[in-house]
Amino acid sequence: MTHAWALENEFAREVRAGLSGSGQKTLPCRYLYDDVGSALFDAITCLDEYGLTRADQRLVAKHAPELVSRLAGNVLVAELGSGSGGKTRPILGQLRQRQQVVYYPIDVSRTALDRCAKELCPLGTVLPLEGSYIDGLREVAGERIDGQSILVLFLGSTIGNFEPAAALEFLFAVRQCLRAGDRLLLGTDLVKPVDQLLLAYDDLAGVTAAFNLNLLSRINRELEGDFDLRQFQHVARYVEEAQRIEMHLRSRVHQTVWIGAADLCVDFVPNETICTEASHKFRPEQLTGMARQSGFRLERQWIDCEWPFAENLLVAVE
Ligand code: AVI
Repeated sequence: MTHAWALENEFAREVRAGLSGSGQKTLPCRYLYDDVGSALFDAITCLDEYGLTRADQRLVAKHAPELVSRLAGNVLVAELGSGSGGKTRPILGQLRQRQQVVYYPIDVSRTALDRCAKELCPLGTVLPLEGSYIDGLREVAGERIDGQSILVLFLGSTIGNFEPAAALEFLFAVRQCLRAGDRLLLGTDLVKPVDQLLLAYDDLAGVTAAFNLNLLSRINRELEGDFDLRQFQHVARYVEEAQRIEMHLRSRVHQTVWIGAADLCVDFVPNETICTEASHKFRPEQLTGMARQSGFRLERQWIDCEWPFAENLLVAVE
């Protein structure tokens, strides 16, 4: 029998749901990002093997002038999952040459928002919103005055961490917060050779492995778990049909793990895995359909020449 107090904790509830039953065990990828996980993710973005973040930064820096020239009138900028806002600087810098900048970073992490406000406040008014992306965006839309348009930034290919149907639902929810003519700049990592992807998600220094294994440490810390991390191994797998790379934690042995706060005992057979993240990769031409299905039109697409990655400018249609 499950204790009522265990179910009050959303993390415990989701761990229980993901690790119970006889099918593929899963854990939601958003729990990878506690303080330790976020620091490890920052380290991943600096790795030679992981070119995604540098490609995103290069494209934004290179095409900010053209991007901003496509936006008419006075623009409010909202960023979903801003982190510390580093990639956004060239856009705000460009916009600042023609108007007073108002920038709304939206993030679940207060620490990231504080850092973002500190770093970007010389460029304009920074109004951080802590909470879910769609709630934050709705709030931004409520602040606009006549004649203003909204530019939403969703960079870093975070859209790839959604299941395809959920990605479309999310883009549609973004569209519902907007008016025709508003724009969304969407970063998407592209399909690339499998060897390159496997290295990007299983780097030689083991940083991605530490990032993945930290999820088990987090369960131990926060949910009274007794995972023995030495008995699990980080694995990256590319699933061709789904165009996605998956991160798994593979049990090295037969073992039983107890998670107190979820009131859960989990058995693992040797080689059984927990899937902790799926990162979908896109073909450039897919973006046209994704935009159309969610109430946008793909206006412009820029592709990096060093690391296959696309920055997609979507315009909200009637
Ligand atoms: C945040 N997200 C876009 C990253 C990705 O590439 O899917 C998360 C990540 N997982 C392992 N390395 C990076």
